[in-house]
Amino acid sequence: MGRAFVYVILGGGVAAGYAALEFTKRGISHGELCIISEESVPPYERPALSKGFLLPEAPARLPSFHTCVGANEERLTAKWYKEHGVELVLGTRVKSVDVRRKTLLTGSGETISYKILIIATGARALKLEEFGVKGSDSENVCYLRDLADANRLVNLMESSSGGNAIVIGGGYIGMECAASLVISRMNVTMVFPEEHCMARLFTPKIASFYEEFYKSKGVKFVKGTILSSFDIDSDGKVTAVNLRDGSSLPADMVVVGIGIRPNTSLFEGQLTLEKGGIKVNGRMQSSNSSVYAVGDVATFPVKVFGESRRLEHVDSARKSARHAVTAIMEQHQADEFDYLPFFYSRVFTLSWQFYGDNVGDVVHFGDFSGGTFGAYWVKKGQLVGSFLEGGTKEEYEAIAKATKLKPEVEDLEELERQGLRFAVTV
Ligand code: FAD
Ligand code: NAD
Ligand code: ISD
Repeated sequence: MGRAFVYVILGGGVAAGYAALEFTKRGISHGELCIISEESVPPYERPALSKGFLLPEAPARLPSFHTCVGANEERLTAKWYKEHGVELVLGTRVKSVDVRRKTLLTGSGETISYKILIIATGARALKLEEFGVKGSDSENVCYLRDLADANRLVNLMESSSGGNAIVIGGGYIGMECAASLVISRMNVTMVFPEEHCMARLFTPKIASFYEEFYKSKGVKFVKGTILSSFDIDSDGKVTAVNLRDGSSLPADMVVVGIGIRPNTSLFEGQLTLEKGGIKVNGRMQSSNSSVYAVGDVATFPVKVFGESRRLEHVDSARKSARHAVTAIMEQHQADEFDYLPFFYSRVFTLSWQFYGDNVGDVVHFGDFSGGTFGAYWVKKGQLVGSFLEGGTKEEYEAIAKATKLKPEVEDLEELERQGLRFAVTV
């Protein structure tokens, strides 16, 4: 016989930390809640790993960025969990789940049972091998998903100081790591298949601003091609990255950020999946009424879009986790989750925020030579998305509010003329 809990959170990342705080705010008894995590530390703010953690001066280190400091809330250390009677089962991988019997089997052979399960397993980094390239296990190749990866990246940066760092992928990880690597005086080249960076979100005009900024800091770009193989020496170290266009780049270290896959495998065949994630309703409840899913792994109805989406961002993880707990604790009262997608990044002295959806016609505004600038997306005559670089707190709040309201836009040229004033006065 193993242990039994009322509530079990499977996964110990961002969503788990915010769910735990919400449970205790709403008043659970000691011994009712358990978090099971493969990671060896309590939940932390994962965004810090590609930002403060990689900086050469005064880098962020745990315990400073445990959840929930990213939302200016309490910092939940191991002591906090103990004092609140929340059982932390760390360094423990769950191998299988039986949602009919309401049990989980851990890697150490323990069976843990629950009344309510919250799935917060997040996602894993895609590996080069999944694209037919070998060499991920080379000692100077790294990915970035968890603390162990971040420590490895820092060690590699130190051991190849001033050398050539090749960054594979032009998405979030690629952009944030390239910035940290060049700040740490590495010679950085980014390689990605698209015509411009952050292709899932940025327009060519927005991307061009960031690429020029990165170039001014010394980052080189090789676009429109992908890695085909590594040259690996007799010590198992990558010495060069060979590209499909026939060129080759000398390498002292390689950072790979080529996307993620949500961790759904424990539930395939047991719960309904949609768009790569676990399908949930507006209460974050899956096709089994005792099982909820939150964060990167959940595909939930996004009211403002009128369709279900799976989001891969921290704000969504925090808020979906809180919403699930509210729905669990207030069975008959909780509203449907009404979430406005929010993404952001901070690199060098730059900082941008995006709200909503990047579909439809795009209107750019502002000063693209280094001042405050942005873009609106307009679909079927309504504002559906807003991007802003270099805004003030009030300006970011204004674009968020305007996007949520989805105001009508009749004249795109007038919208362009008004620029930020449109959001501020809406
Ligand atoms: P995670 O935080 O990934 O947590 C999942 C947890 O589940 C992990 O602890 C994992 O070990 C555990 N787990 C999985 N399977 C099992 C199992 N079988 N048994 C036990 N435990 C298991 N988003 C932003 O909006 N802004 C940012 O600036 C930003 N920066 C980021 C920087 C980095 C380096 C990364 C990797 C992501 C970043 N993100 C950012 C995305 C954001 O961190 C994620 O959206 C968020 O962490 C998702 O939270 P989650 O709890 O769903 O998953
Ligand atoms: P991503 O989806 O942002 O970018 C993946 C990139 O991989 C693409 O832009 C493309 O350039 C590249 N790519 C795809 N296939 C490739 C191939 N075969 N060879 C070479 N390149 C290829 O994913 P990511 O950058 O790996 O980020 C991982 C996760 O971390 C995402 O969920 C992201 O949201 C999250 N994250 C978010 C932030 C943020 O919100 N500020 C910061 C860091 C990480
Ligand atoms: O949202 C975030 C973010 O971007 C971080 O770096 O949370 C973390 C914390 O602010 C780190 O302390």
